[in-house]
This record gives sequence, structure tokens and C-alpha cells, in this order.
Amino acid sequence: MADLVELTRDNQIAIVTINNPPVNALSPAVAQGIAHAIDQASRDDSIKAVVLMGAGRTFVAGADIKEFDKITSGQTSRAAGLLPLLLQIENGKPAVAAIHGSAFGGGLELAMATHYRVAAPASQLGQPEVKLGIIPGAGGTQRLPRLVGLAKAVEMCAEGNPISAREALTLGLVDRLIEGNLSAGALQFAREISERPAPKTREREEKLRQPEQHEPLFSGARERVRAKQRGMIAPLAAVDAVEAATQLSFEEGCQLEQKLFRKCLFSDQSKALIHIFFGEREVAKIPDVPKETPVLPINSVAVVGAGTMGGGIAMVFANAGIPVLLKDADQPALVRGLATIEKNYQSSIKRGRFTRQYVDERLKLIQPTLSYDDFGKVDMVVEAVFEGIALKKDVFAQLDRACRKDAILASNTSTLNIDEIASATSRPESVIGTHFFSPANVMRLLEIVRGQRTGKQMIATCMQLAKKLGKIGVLVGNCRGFVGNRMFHHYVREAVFLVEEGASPQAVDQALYDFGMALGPLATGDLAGLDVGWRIRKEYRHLENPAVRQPIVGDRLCELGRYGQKTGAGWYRYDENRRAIADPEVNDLIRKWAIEAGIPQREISATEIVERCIYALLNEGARILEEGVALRSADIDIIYVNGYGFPSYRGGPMWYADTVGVKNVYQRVGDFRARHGELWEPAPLLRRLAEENRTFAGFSRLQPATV
Ligand code: 3H9
Repeated sequence: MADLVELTRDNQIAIVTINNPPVNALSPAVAQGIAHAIDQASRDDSIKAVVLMGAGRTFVAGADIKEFDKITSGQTSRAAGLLPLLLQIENGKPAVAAIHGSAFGGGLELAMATHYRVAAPASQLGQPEVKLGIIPGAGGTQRLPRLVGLAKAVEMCAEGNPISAREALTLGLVDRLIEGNLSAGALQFAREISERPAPKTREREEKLRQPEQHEPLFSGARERVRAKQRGMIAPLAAVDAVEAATQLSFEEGCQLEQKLFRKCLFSDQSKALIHIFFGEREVAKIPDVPKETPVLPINSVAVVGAGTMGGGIAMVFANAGIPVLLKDADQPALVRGLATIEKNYQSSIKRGRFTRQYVDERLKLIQPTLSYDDFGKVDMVVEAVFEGIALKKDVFAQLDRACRKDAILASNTSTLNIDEIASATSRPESVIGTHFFSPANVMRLLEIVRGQRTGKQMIATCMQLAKKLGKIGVLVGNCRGFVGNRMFHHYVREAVFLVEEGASPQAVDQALYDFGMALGPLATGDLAGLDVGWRIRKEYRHLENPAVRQPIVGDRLCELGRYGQKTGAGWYRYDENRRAIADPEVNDLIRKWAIEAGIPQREISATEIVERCIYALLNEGARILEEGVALRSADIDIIYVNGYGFPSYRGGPMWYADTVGVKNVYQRVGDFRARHGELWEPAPLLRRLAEENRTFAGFSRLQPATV
């Protein structure tokens, strides 16, 4: 305990330093240590004020998230443990929180219980609990509105985004910014306030008055939350808790907060979101590529192909400050590509995301070219040409000639065999897949595809680069479609089967949207372009078993030129604002084609739609996991939450299977096998885990993914 919290002094000022690396999480032992130090300071009459600070890279990033599992599993009941500590601080000698790095969650609650806050300009303050499916549980919903006002407090607690120290200063959450040495500045501040009466946050009522504004403020917040955080319970609970600050005393408000906090903490949503939190950090850990693996510096790159993906990828690098050579084969394609990049940046300026000056600086980093002449200067190349193996091999053969021996040669292929692409070079160890998701400059996911001979240094470099680019890199094995698209294929197949069996496209999309998917599978197809899948299906048709049912109506739509949004019609019709409108004509056509193919028509429930599509997804996920194409079930979950709009509050497909119960899923998959044939053959791992009463989360293959 002594190590976790240290008490020192500087003349009449006590300094309480929290030292619990890496982020000074408030574990029960840390809370106890702070209580002990504050107690000692209060007993010492020569101490006039207290400075509370964090050692290392940050103040306090919140309660220890690992403890929550112990609470929900009944091992401990310490959820309310922080409240008495915060009252002890607030009732004690004048205290100043000295903030650097992050003051998040319980860390901000701790800082708000002190009488003053000073901060380094680069620090961030926030109540991110809703991102973990919970709400602040140590008085944050009651103290924050007293310091920043109701509107900002409700936004911070319900949306979970942090604010900068500068904004916190303007709002009154921080009393002074300290440039330079934070502890010296905090001590100076503490000396200044040591003789003044210490204001208790819980007694500050002035920002809570204005009852006439309360109703629209809270109803507006609920509306926003329902739209932006659809399906999540914690944000609404956070609004209720902040509203309580206007209706109840501080103590009663804290009691209500506690009740809501516990309700959220014990929910499946919170468990799923905490799984995602740790999963996002876990994916960076690759058993046979240790942290110490040397990485190559990536200070310049080239992108081959200036189409939608290539242009988006060029923007990703430029946004990270890395200069990019953007190559295409002919001048008009290059001009079109650059115009699209400019248009995309324009819309970011319009939405207030970037300034004109920022965009001009980024654009200067993108150099168009028609030749490979300068490729010898770059550290890495990302190929993003049309999805065809012959073309890709041709490009890689040229890259092999043009690039330095230590350059990384990456392909943005979404389905093709990375080893076959690598075979076109004399250096397969330098070849890797970097599968960006569309739009590349927006989507967070980056599948990093490991070939048979990809070097560990390339993997380590790409994983680190992903972080630098603001992406979540997930290492996957080499197989058709890798993890994400390979699973998605089964999901969409069932969606089309359901339409052929009698469900309307709207009914299918609505059921999955209500399940929490960002967009239904058919609307997703219209957005991506139905011709893309059609072309791939045609290419692989020779591999299909003619005895196994294949979807038919998707191809028929393409034959009619209905490619989706880009042709104004696909599964839906689209108006000039690209709004999807149910199309009776397409529904009639589907019905006619299905009847002609002898497919019996019936009523299909939303429950069946969800089970058919989602269970098809996770049955394939189980195969992928068993084969080692994904290292952990969490890796699949992270891919689906960040790349495919799977609801984070369900924890990803594999976590969802665990929540439903692997046995229950296995039984339903068995029912579908009996009814719909061999496409529903249960994955061996699904069967095994069901029989052994185990979970996907408990299963880790953790072998290098090399299929
Ligand atoms: C809360 O406070 C509830 C309260 O109302 C009180 C209720 C009673 N606990 O992200 P990084 C680990 S809820 C435990 O890679 P960065 C993390 O897993 C909490 N562990 O670093 C990782 O471990 P590993 C509200 C934590 O520099 C390592 O620290 N607070 C915690 O990119 C490094 O993390 C939050 O939600 C934690 N609270 O980002 C803040 N935080 O190395 C959550 C981190 O083994 N944290 N770890 O993989 C963050 O947002 C980021 O970690 C932060 C640093 C921005 C602080």
C-alpha cells in the first residue's frame, strides 16, 4: 500500500502521490492508501493544504476496471467504496488536485472532491463510464453539474467524451492551467489557497438553478442519446442521474446514482463493453511477435491505385503526417482520385472536423505520380488496385523491382491469397496484407494479414503503424476473405435466403437494425455496390458444389443493372438524397423468381431473421477460431464491432454467442442444419464447446495464424 500512495511534504503542504502504473487506476488498495494519507495530513496541525497528484504518465484514469468483474461475480461488494473517501477529502483540509494526462471516471470524481483543480494544458478530463456500459458511480453525476453546469455535465456523462484542460478552465472545472512544472505550480497554488475557506463542490448550487431550462435540456439529451447511442441503457441512466441533481439533495442524488450505477454494472451490456475495452488492447498482443520485436521506421509511403480505397488510404497516411506518393496507371484516373480526396476533405471542413489550413497541409503531403520512379525512396507501399489476382501479381512484380530491399510491400486485398501475391516477388517475407475498410479514412478497423512467410518485423511494424494511423490493427491469417469478409459472406447469404423464402428486404434489414447492427445486410450491399459481390461470385462459381443451395435473387438484380445506391436501385430504390425507399417492383420480382425456383413462401419472424443471420456469422467465426485464422475470439469481436457495425453493447458475435449460451446456439444451428441442409453444419468448435459447457471467450488457440 505504501508503494501505491506516497505521502511527502513541502513545508506546510502535504503531497499525496498515487503511484499505480500504468494509469494510476483507483483499485481498492489505492483508495485505502489515499484515505490513509489524507487522514495523516489531517492529524498534522502544521499541514495547511494538500496536493493530490499522479506519478508517471497520468493523473488517474478511473476506477480499476478489472475490479468490476469481482463485484458482479460476488467476490467483493466494494462498488460504493469511493464515496466515503471522497467525502473525507471534501470535509478535510484545502486540497488541490494536480492533473496531467487523464482525469477520467473515478479519477475526475476524485479531483472534483478536492476543493481546487489545476491542470497541465495537454491533460484531458472526462466521465467515459458509458463507454463501459456504466455511469459514474462515485458522485460524478452530482458533482460535475455543480461545476460545469447541467448541459455540459449531461453531455459528458451521457456521451462519455473527454474535454481538454482549456475547455475545463473555461467551464470552471479547472481553476488554473499550469504551463511547465506541474508539481511546482500546484504547490504554489496550494500555498495561495491554504488560508482561504475550502469550497465544497457538493455545496455549490448556483449552476443547478434555472429550473425553466431543465425540461427541454433533459428531454433533448434523451432524444440525442436514443439516436446516437441506440440500444444502450447506460447513457439514459446517466441522463436520469444528472437530472436527479436538480431534484434531490446531494446525498439523495448520490443514492440514486448508486442504484443506477449498480443496475448498469450488472447488465449484459456493461460486461460486453468491458470485454470490448480489454479486447481492443488485447489484439495488440501477438504471442510469437513479442513487444520487443524491432520495428521499421515508416516515414514515407506510396499507394498504388487512386480509386476509392487508394484515395482513402492516402488520406489516412496524410492525416498522420506521413508523406504519400499516390500512383495510378493513367492521368484521368489520377485526376479523378485527387478530386475525390479533395471532395472528402471539403466535407470534413463543412462538418467542422478540419480547418482549411489543416487540409491544405495534408494535401501537400499527397504527391500524384504515374510511374514507379520514386518508389525506391519510400519505406512502405500499399497496393490498392482493382481486386484481381493477375493484376495484383503484376503490380507486386513491379514493386519488387522498384522498392528498396527493406521496404514493406502491403496489399489492401479484401479476399485474395496473400501468399500468391507474395509469390510474384523475390521477398515474400516483406509482403503483408493491410485490409482497410471503406471509407478508409473513417473506419477504425485494419485487418493485418499474415502470409506463410511474412516476417515478424513486418507484423510488428504494421501493428504499431495501425496505432499511429488511429486504427485498431487486428492480425489475421490468410484465407479467402480473411476474418471479416469470410464471416460476412455467410451472414449475407442467409439474409438473401430469407428474402427468397418470403421475408421482404425491409423486414430483414429492420430485424437486424433492431438487433443493433448499424445497417441491415441488404442496405449494406446497396451501399457497397451489389456488383462487387456478383463479380467475386462469378469468379469463384467453379468452386461451388452444385448440390448445395446458392442464393439466386442477388445475381438477378445485378443482371437487371440494379447495383445498389450507385445505380439508384438495388434491394431498394434511392431518391436524390440517397434515401432508401421500399420498392414494390423488386419485391414482386423476388417473389416471382423464388416461386419459379420452387422455394416455398412463408411468414418469417424477426427472431428467425436475427438467428439465421447472426448464427451463420458466428458458426463461421467458430471455424475461423479453430483454424487459428483469428488468434482469440475477442479478435473476431473487435473486427466486427469496428469494421461491420456490430453493436458494441453485445460485445461482438462470439461474445454474443457466450451471452446466449453456446449450447443454445449449437442447438439452433442443429435445427437449421436439419431444416436447411449442409451449409448449416455446426462448426466442430461450436459442438465441442457446447458439449463441454464452455465459452468462446474461454477458448484461445493462440497459435500463429497461418492458414
Ligand atoms: C470508473 O472510473 C467508474 C467510477 O465512476 C467509479 C465507480 C465506483 N482500469 O489504454 P492503454 C490498462 S470506470 C484498469 O493501452 P493509453 C489497459 O487495459 C473507469 N486498467 O493506454 C492497459 O493494460 P495492458 C473509467 C486500465 O495510453 C494499460 O492500462 N475510466 C484502466 O493508450 C494501458 O492502457 C476509463 O474508462 C482502468 N481504468 O490510454 C478510462 N485504464 O497494458 C479507461 C487503462 O495490460 N482508460 N487500463 O493492455 C483509457 O481510456 C485509456 O487507458 C487511457 C490511456 C486514455 C487512460
